[in-house]
Amino acid sequence: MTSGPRIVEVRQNVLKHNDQVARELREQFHAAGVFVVSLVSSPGAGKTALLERTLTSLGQKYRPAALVGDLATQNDAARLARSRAPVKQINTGTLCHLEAAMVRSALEEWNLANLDFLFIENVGNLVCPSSYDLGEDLRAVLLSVTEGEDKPLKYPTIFNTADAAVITKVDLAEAVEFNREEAYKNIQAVRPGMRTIEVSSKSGAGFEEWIEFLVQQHYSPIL
Ligand SMILES: Nc1nc2c(ncn2[C@@H]2O[C@H](COP(=O)(O)OP(=O)(O)OP(=O)(O)O)[C@@H](O)[C@H]2O)c(=O)[nH]1
Ligand SMILES: [Mg+2]
Repeated sequence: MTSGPRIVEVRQNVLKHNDQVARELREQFHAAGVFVVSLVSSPGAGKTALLERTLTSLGQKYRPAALVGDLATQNDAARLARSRAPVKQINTGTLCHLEAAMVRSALEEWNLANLDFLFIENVGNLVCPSSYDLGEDLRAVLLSVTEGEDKPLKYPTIFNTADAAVITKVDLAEAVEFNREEAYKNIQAVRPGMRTIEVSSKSGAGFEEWIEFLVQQHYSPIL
């Protein structure tokens, strides 16, 4: 007997269980009135830098919080904690993605009713996180100008399962000869109509649009 079918079966059961937990989480989030945004990208595309500014900016008017996933270290949580928003690190050990059950346990001691926005930074990876629903309302995929315009074509599933794209590090665009038209063409080829926002977490460019987008998605989504 080959080991093929057995592995497929186990994987399907894991995904089924994850979907069930994610469904329960989504119900809890909606009941509490918290809008949940997950961030996915390749390692180092700028998820934590984006969140540092986002938490500080949203924190002036709303109650944001963040969960942050990495294989190891508390580094990202320490960076985000400076914003004074509630932050918790999830260490996945050897796992290249977050699962809904990890989100559920990380939230055990938090009262969701005290939050307006919850951000979940996934492990930096363009493959593993795509199949795992975390109960989020919005999945944003980041593409930094330094990593190549063809990433959407190489990793179509993660772009296809996202609701919005964020092009990061635009302050470096000129230096790396970023081809903006090519990047948009590739994003649209994989996920036609996807809203794409350009930001620099270094200069703050694009943050007005990003924050406005988040607030609009939470409080007055276009049906
Ligand atoms: N110039 C510039 N550098 C940036 C920007 N955003 C992030 N960086 C730098 O890019 C590197 C990675 O940024 P992070 O925010 O840690 O990226 P990440 O996606 O959270 O990384 P992982 O969690 O390890 O996957 C850091 O050295 C940041 O300072 C930006 O807008 N402009
Ligand atoms: Mg990070």
